[in-house]
Amino acid sequence: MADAPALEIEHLSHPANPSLLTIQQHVMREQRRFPNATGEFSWLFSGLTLATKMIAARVRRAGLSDILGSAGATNVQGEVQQKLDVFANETLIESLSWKETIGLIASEENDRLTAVHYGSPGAKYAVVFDPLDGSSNIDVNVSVGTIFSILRCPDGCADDPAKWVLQPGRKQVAAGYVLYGSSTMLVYTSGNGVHGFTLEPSIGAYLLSHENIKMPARGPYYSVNEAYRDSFPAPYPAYLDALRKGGLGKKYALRYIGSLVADFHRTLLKGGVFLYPPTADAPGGKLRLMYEANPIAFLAEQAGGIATDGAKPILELVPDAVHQRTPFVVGSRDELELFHQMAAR
Ligand code: AHM
Ligand code: MG
Repeated sequence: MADAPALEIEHLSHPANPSLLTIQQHVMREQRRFPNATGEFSWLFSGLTLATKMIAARVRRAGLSDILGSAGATNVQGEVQQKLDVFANETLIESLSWKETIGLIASEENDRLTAVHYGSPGAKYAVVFDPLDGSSNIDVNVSVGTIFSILRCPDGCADDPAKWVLQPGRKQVAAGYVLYGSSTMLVYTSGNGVHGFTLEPSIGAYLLSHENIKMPARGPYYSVNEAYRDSFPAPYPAYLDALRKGGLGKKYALRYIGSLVADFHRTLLKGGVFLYPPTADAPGGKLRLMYEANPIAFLAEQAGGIATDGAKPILELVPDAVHQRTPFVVGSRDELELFHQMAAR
C-alpha cells in the first residue's frame, strides 16, 4: 500500500501587536507575567464582563420602562420589571456565582456577605462591588457605573470571612469600573497600569481602546458637591478657594456629575481633583471605602495620581466593616500635593 501523504502543518504566527484586543485576551496576557498563573483569574473576569454587558443593555433601555412596564409590573415580553440597581446586583451575583474560584461576594445592595464557593478548596477570591453607582442619575439619563474590587484569600482566611474581605486596599489584586455613558467602557488594573476597553455593541466585546492610561500631572477641573461647602471642615473650603483663585497658577473650572464613576473617569483622563469631604450629614464622608474609594484609589495610583481620606492614603486604611464610609480626595499629583500642604498647616 502506498504511503499516506504526510499531513502538512502550517504554523500560525500571532501578530505581536494585534489590531484588536479584547478584555479577555488582555487579562490572559497580563496573567502570563505570573509563572504559576492558571487562567482562573481570566475566567473570573469573564463573569464580570458578561454581567456588565447585560447591565449595559438594560441601562440603554432605562427610559422605556414607562411604556414597556414599570418596576414590579410585567412588561410586554412577559418579564417582570425590576429596579435597575436590583437587576444589576442580581445579575452580577448570578454571573459570578458560576466561578468556582470565588468564595465570597460583598455588594453595596446586600447587608450581609454572600457565600459563593466559600469553604471549597478552589475558592481563592472575594469580589466586592457597587452594582450600580450613581443610581439617582438613572431616571434622568445621566451616566452611571459599576465598581469592583477583587481580593485574594490570605493565609488562614479559610474560616475567617472578615480576614478575607476586610483587607486594606493595597491588597487588591485587581479593581475597576464600567461606565455606562455615551459608550460603555470598562477600565481596570491588576497592578500593571490602567487599561480601558470600549464595548463594541455590534459584536458584544470590550475592545482595548485606552492602553496604559496616565492621569495628567495637573488638570483643569475640580469636582465636588459645593452645596455642602458650609459644613466642610478645614482645609477643604480654603483649598477650593485656592484652586478657584489660581493657587496652582490658573483658575479652575467646576465639573460635578454626581456619579462617582463618571466624575472619576473625567478626572482620570483630563486630570484635576474629585472630592467628597466630611459634611454635617455625613461626618465620616459619604462614599464607601471598600467598593467605591478603594478600587478608584488603586486605579488612580496606577495611573500616577493620588488618593487620600484627608490624612492617610486610602489604600492604607484597614476597614472595620464592609459598608464603612470614608472622606475621599482623589486626583492628579499637583492638586493632591497642594491639598496635602494645606492639610498640614
Ligand atoms: P449611591 O451609591 O447611592 O449611588 O451614592 C454614591 C454617589 C456617588 O456616585 C456620587 O459621587 C455621590 O453619591 C454623589 O452624592 P451627592 O448627591 O451627595 O453629591
Ligand atoms: Mg455607590
